[in-house]
Amino acid sequence: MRSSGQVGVVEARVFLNAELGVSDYSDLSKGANTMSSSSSSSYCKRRIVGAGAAFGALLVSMAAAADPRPWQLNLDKGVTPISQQIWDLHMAALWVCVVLGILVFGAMFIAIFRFRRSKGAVAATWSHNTLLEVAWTVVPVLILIGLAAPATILTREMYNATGSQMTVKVTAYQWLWRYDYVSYDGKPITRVPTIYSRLAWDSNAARQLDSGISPYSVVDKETGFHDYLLDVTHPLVIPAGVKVRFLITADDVIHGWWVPDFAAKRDAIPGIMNDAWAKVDKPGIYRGQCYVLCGQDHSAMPIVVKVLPKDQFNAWLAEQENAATLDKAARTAQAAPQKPDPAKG
Ligand SMILES: [Cu+2]
Repeated sequence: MRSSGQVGVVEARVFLNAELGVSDYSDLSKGANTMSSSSSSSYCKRRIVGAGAAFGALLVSMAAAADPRPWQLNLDKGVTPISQQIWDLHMAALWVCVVLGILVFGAMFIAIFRFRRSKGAVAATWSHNTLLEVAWTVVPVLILIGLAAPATILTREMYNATGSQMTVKVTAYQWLWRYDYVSYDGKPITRVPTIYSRLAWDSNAARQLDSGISPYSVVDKETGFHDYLLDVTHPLVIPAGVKVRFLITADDVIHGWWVPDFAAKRDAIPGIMNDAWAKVDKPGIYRGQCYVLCGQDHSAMPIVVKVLPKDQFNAWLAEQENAATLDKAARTAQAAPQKPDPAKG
């Protein structure tokens, strides 16, 4: 499911290549030269239209990349109770708009066609209808209240991080994420090392100028998912079925932590601590992006959250704590002063 957004990108590339007559992504500059040397205006026009369509397809596929399913037009339902309620509310608003649109445009077109002057229609002389005026004031007010009331309740719930069983501090830097585990099940977590979540190295190598590496060759070896600019070195790991509170801040410029499937989206501002929360029941890999254009490497700070079943998470946490303890013991032993060898003294 996650790889399907990439299908759009690949489709756009294939389309672009077909139009420009190139067979490989790295040959695009060659294709562009061929295009400019053509003297036929229809040939040029066809290529301009083709390039425009390819650019459009690319934009659509980029938009879909955050929410990847082929030909998906609607929002994704997400995986948290909040994101699903947001989806329901969005659908309710959409259907209200659809019904109102049909009624208003229907009435308008009936009036235009049935009561046109060429059919001898004569304008009515009455100018007020109290019942109608009351109805078209009261009905919209009722619709607005019907939409605003659940939206207000949901907004309150979105910001209600109380009762969370786990707290993770998220700090944004130019251009990476730092995750610190603060507490879990009412106990502070002190021994788990900080996670620095950078852009995965293969993506980073491919994006370098003149790297010669095609972004399309950056693929997750296990799943085959095209994860160029979507994967990180160390994902944030959280347990499934646990309400996790994210404390979100930044160290330098303003960033934004956003995982669409969680409906968790908060500004990361230096000196300010915002919070968001998520309770994810379905284990899996969830991806997000920094949503504030923060600098030249903005695209190099994706977000990956790995949700593990609770027992697997507990095992992972114990492993991290053990590794940290062993590491500390090793460093203490190394730093301990050596006894002078009496034979050499
Ligand atoms: Cu950013």
